[in-house]
Amino acid sequence: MSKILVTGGAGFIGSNFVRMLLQGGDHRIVNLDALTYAGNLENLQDVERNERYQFVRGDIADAKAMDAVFAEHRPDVVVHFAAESHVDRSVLDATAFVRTNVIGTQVLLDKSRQYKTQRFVHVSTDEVYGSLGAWGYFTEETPIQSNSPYSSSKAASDLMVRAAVHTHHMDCVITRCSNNYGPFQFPEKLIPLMIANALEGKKLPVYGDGKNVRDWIYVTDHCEGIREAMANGKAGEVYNFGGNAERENIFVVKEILRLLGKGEDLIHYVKDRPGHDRRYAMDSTKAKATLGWTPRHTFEEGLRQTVDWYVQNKAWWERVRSGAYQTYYQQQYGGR
Ligand code: NAD
Ligand code: TDX
Repeated sequence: MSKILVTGGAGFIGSNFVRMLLQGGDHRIVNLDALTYAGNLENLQDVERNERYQFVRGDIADAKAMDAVFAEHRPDVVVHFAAESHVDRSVLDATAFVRTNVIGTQVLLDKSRQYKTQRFVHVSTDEVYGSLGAWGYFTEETPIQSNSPYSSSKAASDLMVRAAVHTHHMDCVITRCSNNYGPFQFPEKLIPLMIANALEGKKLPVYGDGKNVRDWIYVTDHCEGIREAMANGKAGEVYNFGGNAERENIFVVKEILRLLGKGEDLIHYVKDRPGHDRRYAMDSTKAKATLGWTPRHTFEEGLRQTVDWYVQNKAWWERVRSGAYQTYYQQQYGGR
């Protein structure tokens, strides 16, 4: 039985990953999260009494606090999700992105080395590769050409991980994934925002001409890839994960409206995101060939499941939108 320190486990992908690990195997999980606006412990309400699960509140950029966490828990493996993750916020102010994504990653690498963590899994993104035109795919050999403050901070963190492998011979793997969607995604990202707005009869803001393309992957397919990379990935390697589902934003928005039985008159074209990447597309051949991984969900079934989840879990996203979710930690954990 190994002890896994999951950073950012109260966020969207991290909470899905923690739940997956608790459903099988015998790992003990420490969920380390600062509970920023994006951290929501209600995402893990169903597992919080599991005896293999423990929550610790902490800021990954705080070296002293991280020293205490590593000294107490001595993790065998670190799976690092914690990040500032929203591109639009990074355009407004990149400070927290550099602090958490770059400095936070460096602190975790230092502590992992000091406390002899066996493996460090760094969860990164396709956005570090930049933007594609109409043709081609990102492979693990594609040069890093990040364009937004968010993706540049993730690229910097990837390079710190690379340095830890080459300089300090640490056992790290980097995963890079395309756009995730599914249950518990914060309703600032395209799919949950559009679903929640449509359900409330609000306008759906589509940036620019709506023809930017993203490759969508259902969140548990990404989590399975990370689990495989954690167990069987080779030290120093990068693994791309994509969902085989390239779609224009406007197609995704119209599909959501169709599934909800709402009219397209809710669509509202707005000013484009500054520096908006045009297209992302992933080549996941390496992960398929070497990890035996493959995404299980088609976009159509994943989107239907996701829309159903948001319809059935209105209370979850209404508590996010009202800010009520931020009182949960105090109530359940007494502010510890
Ligand atoms: P999220 O914003 O939903 O969650 C991030 C979590 O990190 C939150 O729980 C937050 O409280 C925590 N956090 C932030 N700053 C922290 C700090 N200083 N110390 C400790 N915890 C902190 O993000 P997500 O969408 O779940 O993404 C998780 C990871 O996956 C990120 O590293 C992101 O770059 C990467 N990723 C995301 C996607 C996607 O489509 N969402 C795709 C590829 C890669
Ligand atoms: O209101 C919106 N209107 C709109 O047209 C929003 C929020 C987004 N968009 C567009 C911008 C993008 O082309 O939809 C697309 C998806 O936008 P986001 O959901 O903000 O995701 P993106 O910018 O592609 O980044 C995501 O995928 C990679 C995650 O947020 C990152 O954390 C991840 O690394």
